Amino acid sequence: MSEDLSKDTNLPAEAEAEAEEAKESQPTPEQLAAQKEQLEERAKDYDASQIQVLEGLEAVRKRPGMYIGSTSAQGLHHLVWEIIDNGIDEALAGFATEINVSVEPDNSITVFDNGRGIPVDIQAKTGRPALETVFTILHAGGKFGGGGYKVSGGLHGVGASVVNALSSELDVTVTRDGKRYYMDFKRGKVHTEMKVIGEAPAHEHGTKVHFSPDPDIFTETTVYDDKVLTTRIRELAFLNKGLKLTFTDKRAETHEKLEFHYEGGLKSYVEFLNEGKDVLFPEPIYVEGQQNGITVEVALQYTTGYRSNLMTFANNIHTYEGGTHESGFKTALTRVINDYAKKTNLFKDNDENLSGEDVREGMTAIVSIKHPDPQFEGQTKTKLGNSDARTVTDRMFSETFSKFLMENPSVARSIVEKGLLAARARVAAKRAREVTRKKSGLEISNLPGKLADNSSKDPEISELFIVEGDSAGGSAKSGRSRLTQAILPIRGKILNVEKASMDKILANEEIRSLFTAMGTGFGSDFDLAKARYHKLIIMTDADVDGAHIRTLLLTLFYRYMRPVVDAGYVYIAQPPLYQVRQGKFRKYIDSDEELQDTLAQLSASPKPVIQRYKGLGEMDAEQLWDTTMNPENRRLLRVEVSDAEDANGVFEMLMGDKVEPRREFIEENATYVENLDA
Ligand code: 28F
Repeated sequence: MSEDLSKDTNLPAEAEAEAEEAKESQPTPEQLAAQKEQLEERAKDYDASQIQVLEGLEAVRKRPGMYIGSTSAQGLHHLVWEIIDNGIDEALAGFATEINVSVEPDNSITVFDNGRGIPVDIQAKTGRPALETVFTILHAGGKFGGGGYKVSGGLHGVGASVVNALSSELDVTVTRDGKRYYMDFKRGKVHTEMKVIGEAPAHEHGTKVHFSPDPDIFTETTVYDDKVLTTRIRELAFLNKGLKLTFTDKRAETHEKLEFHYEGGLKSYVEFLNEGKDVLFPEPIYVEGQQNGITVEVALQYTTGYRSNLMTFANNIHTYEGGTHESGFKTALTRVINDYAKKTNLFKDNDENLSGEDVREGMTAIVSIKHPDPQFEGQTKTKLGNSDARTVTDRMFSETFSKFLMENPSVARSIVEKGLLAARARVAAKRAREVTRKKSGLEISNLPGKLADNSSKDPEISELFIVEGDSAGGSAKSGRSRLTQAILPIRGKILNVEKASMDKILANEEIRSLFTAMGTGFGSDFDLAKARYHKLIIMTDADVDGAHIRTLLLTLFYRYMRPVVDAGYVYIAQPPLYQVRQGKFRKYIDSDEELQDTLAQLSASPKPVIQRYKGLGEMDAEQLWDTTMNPENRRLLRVEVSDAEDANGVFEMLMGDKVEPRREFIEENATYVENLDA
C-alpha cells in the first residue's frame, strides 16, 4: 500500500511525509495480521456491494415506475432528462459550458458535456473505477464531493444508474488527463470493463453518454418526440443562462443542429413567451439574488391581454403544483403593488385592495430558484415544500420590485391601472355568475331554446353535437339518433375568449348556452361530475371558417372547461369532402389523395359522379347521419393535448391570422380514433 502511495507524484506535502514514514518502518507481525484482516474485510465489503449493485438495478428494472414515474413516452423522455441533468450539474459547478444532445437514427440518445469528465480513478472502498460506480450504484453521485451539491432536480443523482438499468445498451466515453476512457453496459450490467481507448489533446475533457432505452421496459414506445426534446432543452437554456445547449435529430434528413444559448436567461424566456404580444413596458423586470444558499431569479412583464402566465421552477424542475417559492412570489407581488398604489394615491375612494388575481392579469412571469435541499411534495412531486424558499423569494423579489416601481412611475402606474380594471371586471363577473347560478336552479326549463336535447338522461351515452350554422343544425336535428344525440347549433363566430375578459365571456349568448347545455357550471364553480354529456362533438365545415370556429370552441374548452378536455370528452367530427358514385357504388372520401385512389380503381364508364361537399349545410339529414353522426360509420378525432403547458402557447398561435398552423395543430394533437364506437 505504501509503495502505491509513494508512486503518486501529486500528493500533498503532509500525505507525502506520512507515506515516507510508512516506507521506512517495517510492519510488525501484529500490524501484518491487522492488515490481512482489513483486506479480507474489504473483499467481503466488495462482494456485498456487488450484490447490492445487482439487487439495486434489478429493483429498478422490476419497478421502473418508482424511479421514472412510468414506462410510457413520458418515462422514455425522463431517461434523457436524467442524463442531461448530470451535465447541467457539471455546468452549475462551473466546469462545463456546453451540452450537446442528439437522437440517433435508431432512436438511441447521445448526450455530451464538456465538463471535467466523470472520475476514472479506482475507489478504495469498492476497488472499482468511480465511473463504474456512478453507473451501477443506485444513489451514487447524490452529493458531488468537494462541498458541491446536486442542484438540478430529478432523481438527485440516482439518475445515471437508473438510466443504465433501463437501457438495453449504454456506453460512456470520458475524456480527461489526455486520455479517452470507455466502458459499456447491457441492461445495467458491466459488459466491457473500463479501458483506455486512446489519447486526447491535454486540454480536452468531458463526458459522453450514449444509451438505447430497453424495449423490454418501454413496451409502449421507444420513439423519441423531437418536439418534447426541443422544448425542454430550450427551457433548460433559459433556466441556466449562459449555458449553451444543442439538439440534433439525426433521424431527420437535415441533421440540423439547433442551438439554445441565452445570456438573458429568464428575461429572454419572458420575451420569448410574450413574442408578438402587446406589452405594457418593453423590457421584462429581472430580479436575481441569493440568500442562505438559495438562489432566486424572477423575470416578469405585463401584456395588455387578460391571461396570466406564471411558471415556477425549483432546481430546473417545473413546479406545476407551485409551492413555497410560488406563494412567496405571489404574496410579494400583491403586497408591493398595493403598497405602491396606496403610497402614490392611485386608489380612488371606492377602490378596495387589488386581489392576487387582479395584479396577475396579463402578467407573464417566471420564478426559478435553486435550493441545496429541495423538498418536492404533492401528487406529482412538483410542489416545493421548503419554507425558507417562501421567505427568501418574497424578500429578494419585493426589495427589487418595489425599488423598480419607485424608479419607473409610468410603468408602475400602468400596472396598477391594469389591476384596477381587472378588479372591476372581477366584481362584474361575480354578479353575472350569481345570476346564472340562480337561473340554473330551475334546471331543465332553463336549457337554451336552441338546444335539441336527447331523451336519455344517462351522460355516459349522451352526446352533444355543437354544429356550425342553423341549417346544418336543422339537418343534424332531423338525422340524429334522438335517444343519445343532442344538437346545439351555434351561429357564426363565437367570441374569441383568448382576447376577452371574464365578464365579456359571461355576457356572450353562444357561450352561455353552451355552458348551460353542458350543465357543468363555469370557472371556479365548474364541476365535471355534472356534465350532461360525455361526448362533446364539434361539427364544423371542412373549410377555413369551420377551422376558425373549431379553434374558438377548443380555446373555450381549454381555458374554461379544462377538465372536460382532460377527461377526453371533446371530439371533432369529420365530415367527408366528397362522395363518389358509380352505379350502385357509393363512397365517402376524406382527402384528395383518397379521391384519386378511388377513381383509379373505378372503371371509366359509366362515368363516376363526384360530389364535393362544401359545407355541412349541403348534406341532407340522411347524408349527415350516415357520414358524420352514425357511430357505425363516423370517424371522430378525440382532442388530447398531452401537455397542458403546450396548449397555452399553442392557443396563442392558433388565434393568430394564419390558418395553416391551426390545421396542423389539430392534426398533430388530436389522436385519430377510427370507428371509435365500433
Ligand atoms: C452526459 C452526462 O454525467 N457529466 C458528469 C461529472 C463530473 C464529476 C462527477 C460527473 C465522483 C465519484 C461521484 C469530476 N471531477 N454528463 C455527465 N460530469 N460526475 S457526471 O463526479 C461524480 C462523483 O462519485 C466530477 C471531479 N469531481 C466530480
